[in-house]
Amino acid sequence: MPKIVALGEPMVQFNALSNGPLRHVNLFEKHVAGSEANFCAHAVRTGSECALIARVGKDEFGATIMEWLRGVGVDIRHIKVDRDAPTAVYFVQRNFPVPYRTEMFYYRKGSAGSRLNPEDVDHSLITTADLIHSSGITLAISLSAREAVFKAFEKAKSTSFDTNVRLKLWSAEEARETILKLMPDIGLLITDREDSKVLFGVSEFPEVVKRVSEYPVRVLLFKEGPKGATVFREGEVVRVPGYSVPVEDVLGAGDAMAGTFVSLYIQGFEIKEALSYAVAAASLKVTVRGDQTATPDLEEIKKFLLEYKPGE
Ligand code: KDG
Repeated sequence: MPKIVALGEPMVQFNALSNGPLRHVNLFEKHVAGSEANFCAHAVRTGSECALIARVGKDEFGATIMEWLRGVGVDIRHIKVDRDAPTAVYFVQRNFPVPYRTEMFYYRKGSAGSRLNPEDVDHSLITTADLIHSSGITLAISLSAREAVFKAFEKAKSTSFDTNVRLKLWSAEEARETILKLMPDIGLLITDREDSKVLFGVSEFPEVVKRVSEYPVRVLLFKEGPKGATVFREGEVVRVPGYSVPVEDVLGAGDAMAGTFVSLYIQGFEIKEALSYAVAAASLKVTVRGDQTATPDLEEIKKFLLEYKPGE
């Protein structure tokens, strides 16, 4: 079983049960979230081992995260419980002021997760792992978390990185400068149109391929939301269209795609198959509220691919 290690901040999400501005929302549903934690959940469900290097606070939300991730089967031995800072939380406002769009409101400044630092990165864990994963969010939350990612990527056998540019956490300039600095250490890059525009100044797939090819990136996974996704590897382009499904909550769909694809890719699946499964996992994710409430295993994905006929 391939061993993946991810670095990132797990958080508790409060997802509004009704649409509209949060000032008028009274009921929220509690979920475990955070891009790399979501990635790990999908990797584990699809047959890889995944450890998360992170910090949570010594509080009820930290306990929520630890219990949940332990239940999912994520290796939580490298998540430190920090007594001096709280677990981060965020709230999700849905369909307001733009219908079909969600907005996140973070309460994470100074959080335990942002105190992640290079000393949390266990040398032997990193060098024995098959792949190290992280995202732009971890680079953005603090300088010490950023240093932890750079340290881990430098020593890794192979790496995957989701650009995940969150402009609520840092400026476009800082995102560009920092992520481009990490590019020489990225083997599998996961990105989309919006992030490519910020990072490379282009958003069309062929142009993004051209820009990414200036770096040692071997595989590019280009997420296209409901339209599916495209992979570029060594001159080969593989495209898988998306599915029309009932949409409840799109947050976490990118992580479902990334976690499933990377997990299957390092297990040796053909690109076409790994990508079809990843697109299916992302399609299933958007049908539920919460980031980790539809993390399908391979059997469930196969059933979806075989039996789901939209519009019938
Ligand atoms: O991909 C979903 C994540 O964006 C969400 O869980 C929150 O990790 C998160 C973040 O920092 O935006």
